[in-house]
Amino acid sequence: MPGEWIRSFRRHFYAGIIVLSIPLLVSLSLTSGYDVLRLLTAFKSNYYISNTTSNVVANRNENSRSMVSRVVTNTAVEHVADIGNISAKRKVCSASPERLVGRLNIDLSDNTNFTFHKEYLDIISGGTWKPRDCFARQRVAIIIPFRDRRKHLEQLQYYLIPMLKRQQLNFRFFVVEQNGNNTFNKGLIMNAAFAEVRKIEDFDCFVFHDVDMIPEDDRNIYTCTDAPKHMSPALDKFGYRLPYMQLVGGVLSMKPDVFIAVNGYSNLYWGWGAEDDDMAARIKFKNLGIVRPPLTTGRYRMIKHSKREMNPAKIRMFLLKTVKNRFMKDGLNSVQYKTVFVKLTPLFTHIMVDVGEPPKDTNKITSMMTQT
Ligand code: UDH
Ligand code: MN
Repeated sequence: MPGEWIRSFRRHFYAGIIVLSIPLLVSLSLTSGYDVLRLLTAFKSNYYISNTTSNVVANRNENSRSMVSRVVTNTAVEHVADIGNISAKRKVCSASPERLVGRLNIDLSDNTNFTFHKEYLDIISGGTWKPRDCFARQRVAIIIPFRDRRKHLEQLQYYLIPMLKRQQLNFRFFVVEQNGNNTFNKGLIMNAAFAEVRKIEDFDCFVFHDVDMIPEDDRNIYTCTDAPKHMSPALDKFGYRLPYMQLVGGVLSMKPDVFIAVNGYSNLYWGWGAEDDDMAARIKFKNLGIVRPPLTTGRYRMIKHSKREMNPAKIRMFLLKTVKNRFMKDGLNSVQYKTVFVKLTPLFTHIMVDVGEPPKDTNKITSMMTQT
């Protein structure tokens, strides 16, 4: 029967192919096994992009800080130089880069198209950039707590990205969004962001940055000092003066070890207000001090917006009175959240977290504190 003959031919044909390909595969894996392995780990340890969910899961490469990720971005050779002999190849970038322009010309009116800037062209997906001609002084993660402020985010990046490039920093933007419509908890999602970012990549410096704070001077360098640095002491809405010495709200940079030392932010501030004052108290109790740029360069404009739901003053005050006994238990080490997704977008890594809802009974918060 011709049908049967064709079927048997097919069977033998496929079996033949499998048998013949075995020695081929073996020799391939012997000769270029290293390359194949490297390529595979590149995809595994950098960004694994799943088409089915369109989500991007970013894994941390524990040992070498993403040598393989540079394979993906075609700069492997350069990175080998990075970890090999830095000084032979490139100098560390200057602490006061030449390209700085000083005071910026900020225009937040609708005449500008904030979705495009020619400076975006060499930003790597996920919001990463680093200088090519020198070795960045710090690897900086910009953490932006976010919900429903798309226009502000566009305006911020429109000014901040070119500025960070002029400052010759190796930076990456992380936008951490609170899923759903429950009361916003900025401290909690900053802790979640810190924990998630540490699984993805190593950074020397974390800058916690409100989405609506537009820097007005590029001499305000986005790096970390050993002590926490409050980068926004001069804000337009406060007449460009520091309203009180303990203010750390707006833009705050911290080395990761410092953030860990203060146990991050409190997770208990639901709604507007005082989570930053709680942070200032943590910094005080750890005797870390606060560094600030001069008022002439630490200038920001806050984009106008309506006030969000407030945390009742009674709770805020109560919490602020109890920082000392609470802060090593309430913070980074007790944060609870679910990661909904981590996605790479052209200008930032988008981390969506679910933090549940605030306790229905506010007495729960106060009773938690009396236990301490
Ligand atoms: N945030 C969001 N979405 C929200 C709430 C907060 O993205 O719905 C983030 C955002 O990064 C924002 C930051 O949290 O910049 C701080 O929140 P906020 O801007 O509401 O806090 P702020 O202290 O609010 O700026 C003060 C209200 C100003 C009213 C001005 C009246 N003179
Ligand atoms: Mn604001």
